[in-house]
Amino acid sequence: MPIKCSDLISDNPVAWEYATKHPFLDECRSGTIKPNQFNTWLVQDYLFVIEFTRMAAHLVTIAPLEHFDVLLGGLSALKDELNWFREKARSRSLNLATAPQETCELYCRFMTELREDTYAVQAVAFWAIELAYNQAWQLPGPMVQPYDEFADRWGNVEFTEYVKLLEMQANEVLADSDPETEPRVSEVFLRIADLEKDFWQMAYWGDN
Ligand code: MP5
Repeated sequence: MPIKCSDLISDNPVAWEYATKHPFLDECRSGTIKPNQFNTWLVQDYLFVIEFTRMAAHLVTIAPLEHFDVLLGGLSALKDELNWFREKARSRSLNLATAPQETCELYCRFMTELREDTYAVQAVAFWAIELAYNQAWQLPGPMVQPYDEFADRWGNVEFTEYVKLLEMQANEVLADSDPETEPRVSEVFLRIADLEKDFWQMAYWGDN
């Protein structure tokens, strides 16, 4: 049986839990997160999303035509998301022309280096990165204002459906891929889980 996306989660439950649960998110739910912590996350995540957009665009260049609809939908949502981040930063008087912190830089470099991998590996990575936020922002439960808007961006029903479509597409290519793909896919999945955990921790330290 070829590996499937869901196997990656069931084979690595602890790593995935660390990727998707963090005091940062619990404190957004209760409203006790400190402004410098939240603002650090906001600015660094904007920098992350710029590189994630490039990853999405690159994925289109190697994807089969049948996968375009979902990926182009994702790119269109990223256009809105980048503008939304700018608006959120403006209303908080945050400077987006900030240097990426080390964790953000490592994550961005990892995404660029993924271009050397096969489409199967990149499709799984793309799904895992989206799923991480889809779950992380939902797991704490309803968040107080103003964090509810952030939770809804990644936790809403349409986004959840989009992540399921990404999973289906990734599973499709995994079913057809050669045996060397499996260890690489597991390695990439674990690296993403680790980087997600580190990203929450970076924000929690809050030194912009
Ligand atoms: C996402 C994100 C989700 N914004 N930041 C990190 C660190 N991981 C995943 O990506 P998107 O483009 O915001 O849906």
